[in-house]
Amino acid sequence: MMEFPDELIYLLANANHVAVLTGAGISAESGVPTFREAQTGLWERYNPEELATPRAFIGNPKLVWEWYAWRRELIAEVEPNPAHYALVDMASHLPRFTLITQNIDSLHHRAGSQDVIELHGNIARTKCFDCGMKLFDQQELELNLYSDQLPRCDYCGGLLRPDVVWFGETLPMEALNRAYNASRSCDLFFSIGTSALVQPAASLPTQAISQGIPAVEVNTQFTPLSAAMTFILNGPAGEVLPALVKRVWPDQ
Ligand code: BV8
Ligand code: ZN
Repeated sequence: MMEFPDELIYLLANANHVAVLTGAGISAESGVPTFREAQTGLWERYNPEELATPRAFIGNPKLVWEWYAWRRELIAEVEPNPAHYALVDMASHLPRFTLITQNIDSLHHRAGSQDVIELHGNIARTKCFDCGMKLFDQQELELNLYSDQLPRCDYCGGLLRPDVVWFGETLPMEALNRAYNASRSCDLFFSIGTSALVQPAASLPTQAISQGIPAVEVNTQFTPLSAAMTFILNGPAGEVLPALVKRVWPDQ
């Protein structure tokens, strides 16, 4: 049975508002490759940070679309893992719970989390590169992707793109503001499965820590934030989180 610091058990059991930031590591046990692991197969030779940019899309929209189509298909075949469900469980025991994710894979929604703050958009959504018009029905889009002409906007004829935040692009302001407010007003902050390298998302845990809010890191490795954390739970989120929830709320 995994051991947890008594103080963390006490803080979580008595928390009024818990905020959680998740990264690719929480989806790793579902089978979604994390951002910095080598992308398997076809994508070994590309650095994701060179594909997830507007410049890459302008330069080679078909290649970027093929990368996202591959990731969409991969994500369509995976399921949420015990870590996603443990956060749904944790939220059900707390007066207030804010879930902030950098992930674009919808696994938190599919596990049952409500009101997920998506800082980097969602791979299942599509929008126009030029006018920003959002497209929700993916059916016809999948067909176009494998023909020669790339999908275009019905309104302005611009190229359609995945509705995700690329490097060099600003995050959705409303989502970022909500995330900042939660990281300043919560009484316990979790950073789960993120390398804490990408800004401004990685400034959320530091925001909480600078306010003197106890912070917990759940990761299989150490990160640049580990030294500043109040608690470090070293292990796979799919094992650590369910064990923590069971330890704090044993009967439910
Ligand atoms: C912006 C969507 C500016 C797309 C993503 C120099 C210094 C500082 C910053 C910058 C800089 N140069 C450029 C920047 C800014 C840049 C940035 O931060 N770059 C970094 C790389 C240095 N940021 C941006 O460009 C952002 N925009 O700054 O705009 C601006 C301002 C004003 C006006 C105009 C512009 C936009 C960033 C968003 C980019 N989009 N994703 C897509 O997915 O295709 S980011 C991408 O990386 C993912 O979303 C992911 O969330 C993110 C971070 O990765 P992680 O989630 O942390 O995943 P990673 O693989 O890194 O780590 C996984 C972790 O899990 C590891 O720690 C591992 O140990 C752990 N783990 C593994 N298995 C498990 C586990 N943990 C627990 N259990 C397990 N089983
Ligand atoms: Zn358009």
